[in-house]
Amino acid sequence: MSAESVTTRTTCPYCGVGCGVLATRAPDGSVAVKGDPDHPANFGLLCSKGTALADTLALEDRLLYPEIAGAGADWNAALDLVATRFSETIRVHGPDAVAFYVSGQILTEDYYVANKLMKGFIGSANIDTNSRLCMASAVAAHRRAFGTDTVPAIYADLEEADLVVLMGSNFAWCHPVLFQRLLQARKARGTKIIVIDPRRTITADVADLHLALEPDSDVALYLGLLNYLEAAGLRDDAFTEAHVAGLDAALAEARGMDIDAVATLTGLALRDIEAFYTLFARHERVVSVFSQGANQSVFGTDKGNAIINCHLLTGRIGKPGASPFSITGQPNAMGGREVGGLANMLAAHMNIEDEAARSRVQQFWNAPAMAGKPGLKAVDLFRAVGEGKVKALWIMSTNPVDSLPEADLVRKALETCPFVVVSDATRDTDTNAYADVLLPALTWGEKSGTVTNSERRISRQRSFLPAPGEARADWWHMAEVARRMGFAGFDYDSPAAIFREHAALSAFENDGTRDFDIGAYANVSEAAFDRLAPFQWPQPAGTVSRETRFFADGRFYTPDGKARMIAVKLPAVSKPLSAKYPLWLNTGRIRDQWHTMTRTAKASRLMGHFGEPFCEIHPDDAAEVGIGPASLVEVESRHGVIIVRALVTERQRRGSVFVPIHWTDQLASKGRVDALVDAMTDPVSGQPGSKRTPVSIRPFVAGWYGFAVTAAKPDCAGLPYWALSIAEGGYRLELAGQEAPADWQEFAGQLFGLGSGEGEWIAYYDREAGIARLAAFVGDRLVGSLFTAPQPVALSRRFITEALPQGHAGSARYRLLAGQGGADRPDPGAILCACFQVGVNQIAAAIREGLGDVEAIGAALKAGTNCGSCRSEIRRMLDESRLEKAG
Ligand SMILES: Nc1nc2c(c(=O)[nH]1)N[C@H]1C(S)=C(S)[C@@H](COP(=O)(O)OP(=O)(O)OC[C@H]3O[C@@H](n4cnc5c(=O)[nH]c(N)nc54)[C@H](O)[C@@H]3O)O[C@H]1N2
Ligand SMILES: Nc1nc2c(c(=O)[nH]1)N[C@H]1C(S)=C(S)[C@@H](COP(=O)(O)OP(=O)(O)OC[C@H]3O[C@@H](n4cnc5c(=O)[nH]c(N)nc54)[C@H](O)[C@@H]3O)O[C@H]1N2
Ligand code: SF4
Ligand SMILES: [Mo]
Repeated sequence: MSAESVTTRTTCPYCGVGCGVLATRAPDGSVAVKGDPDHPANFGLLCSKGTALADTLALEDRLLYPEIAGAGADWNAALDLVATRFSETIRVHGPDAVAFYVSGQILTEDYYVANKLMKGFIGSANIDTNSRLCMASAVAAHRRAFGTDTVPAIYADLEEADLVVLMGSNFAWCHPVLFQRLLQARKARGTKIIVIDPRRTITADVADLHLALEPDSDVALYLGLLNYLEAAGLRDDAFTEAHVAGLDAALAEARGMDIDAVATLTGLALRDIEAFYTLFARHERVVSVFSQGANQSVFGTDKGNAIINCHLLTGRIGKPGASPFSITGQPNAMGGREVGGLANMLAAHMNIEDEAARSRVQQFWNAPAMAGKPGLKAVDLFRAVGEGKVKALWIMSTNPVDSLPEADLVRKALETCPFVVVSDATRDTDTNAYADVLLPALTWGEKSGTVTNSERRISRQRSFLPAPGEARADWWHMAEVARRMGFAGFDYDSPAAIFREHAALSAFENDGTRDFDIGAYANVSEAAFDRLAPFQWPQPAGTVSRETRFFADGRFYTPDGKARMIAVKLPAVSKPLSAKYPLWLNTGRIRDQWHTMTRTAKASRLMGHFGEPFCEIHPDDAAEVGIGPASLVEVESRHGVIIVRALVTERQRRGSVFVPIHWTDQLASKGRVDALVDAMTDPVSGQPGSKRTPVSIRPFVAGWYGFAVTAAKPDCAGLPYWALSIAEGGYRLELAGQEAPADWQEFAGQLFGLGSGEGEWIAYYDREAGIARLAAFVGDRLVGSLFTAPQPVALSRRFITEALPQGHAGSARYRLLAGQGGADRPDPGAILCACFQVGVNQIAAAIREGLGDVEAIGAALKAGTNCGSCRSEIRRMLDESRLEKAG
């Protein structure tokens, strides 16, 4: 270990903003993380997740050694087995009987090798990625409109725009640093912000206009906009005449979509629609950001094209501050698209349907068996696994048992699949349970290569930690198996070697005919790759790194060079609503968690904002079925049932409910929302409509509710409801059951992992009221404490949780059973500021004492002064208090 601290420049592994991170490793091995002031994505800013990265590096939950059938194995045995089973399956059943399912969280180099192996050497295109659930509709919309999957805009456009429309994007929580940049810019130039989202999100709170439309009615809204812009004479004649085809047909579909019609179809007020249209018309510099509210729909591709049409009509594309802008979710969703990781793409943005492109790539790879047609897209791929058509599957860096729709069918498919390989960094995931072979992967901090962010900027992820156990890079897993299958062309000795090949392919026979060209790096040396500064593509050979936008010049990558306006038709949006399933289920993200929580749930400070799975529901919908605040509810669709906490709020539209995607069987009894979601897909992109499934909701009637903290991981098996989160010094647990146990101490002892007779116990029972409070100590350490009641337990969870790492002696132990601190230790409430652990009650008290703005609260409590991710929520609390005073 080095005697001095070493700082490494790398990139955040979470969202597609792609922030630069400085990771400093101290001589004692500890790591500190801060934003890289020189990275052009974030200029030093980080959000709550990025700030907590150092807390996620512990190794105890990691998969560190290969396993075969659940038992430790050496690498040779594991790789030989994978190679043999894949080769054998291909020999007997043909290349389409095998498949890879990969992820926007592997590096470009990993992705490149996986794609090359499948499409050039195995000879099938059965490689798809979780980007199918994420970006496929945007990719399809881009290809229809531009001929290629090209993102025209860059981040600076958000700062140079006068109007930013956030369509189906919870920007404040999902792209927090870009959101901060936008708010900064707004201070300077008064940027108008419009949010289009059926929910009143934290993002919507800061908008000048929030359009809370009916779920999936966006196409109508945008057809109306197109019609309005044309009628207002805003067509850019010079641009459209020279550079756009399909205009008449597109306009014809929009004709008749006047504001009244739009109001009927979207449920929006006439004046709000009019306000949106006039703002859009008035501002030449408009950026339309679109994300999962657009993509994750059975009309997702049409939504994308409906937005792009409005920009093409007005010539507002690829210009400073004027462009459509599809932003990516995962850190390397873009890199995956660049190497062709989707089943219907080839490599380097070439089309798999294009014969000439196929033979070009074949020649470049010296490939023995090029795939001749697109492969199976994610949902169909797992169906094919379930039907026994795909007999050997390799999953890499994604958790499909939780994240694919109709997830219980996915689980069943894996159960029956003859051979499943999983490369992952975590030992216990819901998917790993079905693996025949587990391959330990390096993860953030250990792996090394490149990622591309939402603005086409390629940055290095650099390792600053040694490889733990026997974990190896994902590209190495793939290359080793390829070699063992007898294929030449996989003798890479470093990520740089792979990157060079990828860059060379992008330039091969390109000559400006393809958008993706990074030929400048085709001969990058190891040393130069080590130093590589973030750069935007394209950067052909002989050019230097610079800011790049696409299409302002009117040159598109279609055969005639013109963009296409697509004749998007008004879809028939089904009304839900059978009596059985009268509500729409909407799903998405929360501020401090990342997907299936394998990493963010390791940071206790990220668990304070929301500690258990929940369902947002409008008060009227809740009242109708007898759901009170904080009660437990069952949400049911025709595919299954989950149990989550009710969060009754007017932010939710009537008629729909929202459940976050994050909880898995590792952290809750029944919180996997994708077990409910329909696997209906967009016909063009194959992306599932994850945001609109008919459901019903009812109270989960529990006989008792509990809250517990434990020093050791509790065993929750058999409990009807539990949700676990990590805390400093142990775990915290919400639980509920039907019949109260006869002996609470025995029950609690099992939960805490104590044998009978072990521990010193204190207890308080009010049998009449059905209340039990117990705590057990070994020496002066608290090993567990349990609080139960016939209603949801209302105690200071923070106070109880903070008792875990402290010493406890004598009568002070009894204070714990009171469940809250005395006047000297008020309950801080749910944590809003993850960086400084400041709770809502503290902020509310500061507001009551007269602090009137976010800055003053920051000065007093530090809340919001580090990453800033909670500033919008603080602002909302201030606004609400003003409203109360006014009202
Ligand atoms: N904190 C956090 N940040 C993340 C992630 C994470 O897990 N956690 N994941 C990353 C990834 S991979 C992705 S893809 C992005 C996703 O980023 P976003 O797309 O911003 O996030 P979501 O919460 O999935 O959905 C966005 C919004 O779409 C709305 N919506 C639902 N239906 C409709 C509709 O019919 N029309 C419209 N207009 N809106 C609708 C939802 O109410 C929701 O607020 O986030 C990235 N950033
Ligand atoms: N209902 C509904 N479903 C959704 C969505 C939604 O909005 N609604 N969103 C969809 C979207 S946009 C996305 S992106 C997906 C995300 O869903 P997933 O991709 O399934 O979720 P993650 O938790 O990111 O899974 C990443 C896995 O990779 C592992 N891992 C981490 N680093 C590495 C590494 O370097 N190498 C390897 N081999 N493994 C690693 C982690 O331990 C984890 O198991 O969910 C989709 N599903
Ligand atoms: S916004 Fe947050 S999660 Fe996204 S890259 Fe930046 S620090 Fe990471
Ligand atoms: Mo995503």
